[in-house]
Amino acid sequence: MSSSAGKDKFGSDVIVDAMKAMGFRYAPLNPGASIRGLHDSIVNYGGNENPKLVLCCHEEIAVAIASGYFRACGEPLAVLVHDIEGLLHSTKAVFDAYLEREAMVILGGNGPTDIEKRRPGIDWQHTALVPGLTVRNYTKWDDQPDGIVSTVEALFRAYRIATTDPAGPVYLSLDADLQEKKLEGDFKVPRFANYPSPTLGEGDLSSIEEAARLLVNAAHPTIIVDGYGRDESSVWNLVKLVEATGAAVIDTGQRFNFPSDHPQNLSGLTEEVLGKSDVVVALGVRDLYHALAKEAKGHFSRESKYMTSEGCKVIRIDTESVFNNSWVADYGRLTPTTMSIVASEPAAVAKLLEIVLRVGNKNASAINERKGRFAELSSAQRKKWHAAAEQQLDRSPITYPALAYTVWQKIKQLGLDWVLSYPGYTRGGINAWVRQLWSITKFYQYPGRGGGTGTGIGRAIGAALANRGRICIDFQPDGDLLYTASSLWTAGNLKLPLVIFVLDNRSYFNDEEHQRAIAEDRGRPVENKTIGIRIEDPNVDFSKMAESYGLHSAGHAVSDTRSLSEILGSVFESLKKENPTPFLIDVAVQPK
Ligand SMILES: Cc1ncc(C[n+]2csc(CCOP(=O)(O)OP(=O)(O)O)c2C)c(N)n1
Ligand SMILES: [Mg+2]
Repeated sequence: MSSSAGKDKFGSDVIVDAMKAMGFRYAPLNPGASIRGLHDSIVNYGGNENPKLVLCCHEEIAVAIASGYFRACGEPLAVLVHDIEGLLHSTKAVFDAYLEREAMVILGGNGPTDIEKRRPGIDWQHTALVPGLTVRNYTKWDDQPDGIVSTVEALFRAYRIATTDPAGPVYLSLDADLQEKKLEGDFKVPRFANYPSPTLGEGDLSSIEEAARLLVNAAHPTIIVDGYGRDESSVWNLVKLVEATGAAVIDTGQRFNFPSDHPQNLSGLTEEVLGKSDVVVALGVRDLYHALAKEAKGHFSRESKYMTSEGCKVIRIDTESVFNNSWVADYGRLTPTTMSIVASEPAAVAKLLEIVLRVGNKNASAINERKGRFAELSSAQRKKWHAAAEQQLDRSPITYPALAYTVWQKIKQLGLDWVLSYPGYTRGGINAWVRQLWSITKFYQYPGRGGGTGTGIGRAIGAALANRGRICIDFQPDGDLLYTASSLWTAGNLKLPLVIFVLDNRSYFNDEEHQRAIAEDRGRPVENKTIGIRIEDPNVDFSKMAESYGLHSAGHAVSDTRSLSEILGSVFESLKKENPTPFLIDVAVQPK
């Protein structure tokens, strides 16, 4: 679409100039009068390209799309929200983006602050004093600029802050009158390249050298990766470091940190590995206690204990230590460490690798022995997982291992170029099984898990948007989808090659487990655990739901792996067409 702006220029046209300068490709939104000036400028001045509007039926979805997009390609999107309602709707997803360290610039309307410019009634309800307060506790920054110079500067600053590690969402409140005002003369947006985001280095050299020394001399070194992976090269540098030091790797699955089938990936054996470790390097681990400790008496107990031994040396490398927020305690318990290095983790890994390769290794035979042992362990473990999945192929409803296995077989058979655009969020559920059974070896294949309830489908759409041309797969918990089911319309409208496997256990099952644990603990009837939790009577017909939003579906719930396997070929084939219609498969799954 080309510009149809006429000769006059308005405040929001300049905002679009700035957005183009910063390179925002999409702007997910739900429309509203407080952003009508900017909306017009994106469409009629900017030609609806860079950014292109992406219509969403709820602001929580718009923000979740920006989350998924950032994870997939490391670029932020601009999200447009109407003040005040739209901003309020967005909050849960903004909180998730904050927790997951995902950059985005959220633009909300406000005002006009000049009362003479307000329409009677409604504009007054769209005017808040510092609307950014709504999200201040879980954004990195917010501002309410006055005047066009301040607005452009605020936009540039917003981009820099959002994208600097630890990344996160920022919020800008844009006065409606400023957006709509005709410019007196022209205003040229400064060169954005003159305001590069700050770079974070490899950490102070003496600390990195000491960390390399500890790693090289360790008898049982382990590297834990959480929010580490940024791009392909960060992952392959880590692979080289791991191979050079003979370290075991524990990957939390938060991002694509490490190939899932690498012989030194011992993620399924966390407790055993950590128990033996004498040196642990934690890369990009936000909550170190969570990574090193476990619940003492089963997953639901409130007591916890370290999995590491007392003498284990722990080196943390991240930017989390300088990122402080007293509103949400996502940093976890203060955990003893031998060293705490503030650095860009990929840069630190590149430096560690350089030092390790230069110093060489006196313990080559010990390293080779370890690597051989790890290779045997991981191969045996992966074989066990495959065998366990194969044994469950006949079960109906379908189990998570069997589902992951069946989809993986078909992907391999068809040689698809695929992306796991959303792999569920639970550690022990489908997410664990895809990493245990699939060979995830390319950065783009795995934007990461997490995000909490309601944002899964939006994240899947965002990741698919960043991966046009690839088959995108969403393992979509049913309860999660029901929070934001209208996301399906956006997926259809965008014509994404996305297949959504609804994990239909007709339950907010995670909470059944909590109610079971409480009932058991209190000696109360365990069978009551489903009350207030099962999504039954009536059952949701996800196929009909998908079709009503314009998506294709299997027409009914699929409850056995043979039927699933039979339809997958044509589903994937249909997604290879240009501008495909996304496909939803309602999979009747065992609760867990
Ligand atoms: C907005 C919100 N409300 C409630 C919860 C509590 N909660 C955590 S997991 C969960 C169950 C999610 O159900 P589903 O997505 O179907 O996954 P399942 O546990 O069945 O695999 C709930 C309700 C939450 N995390 N977020
Ligand atoms: Mg469920």
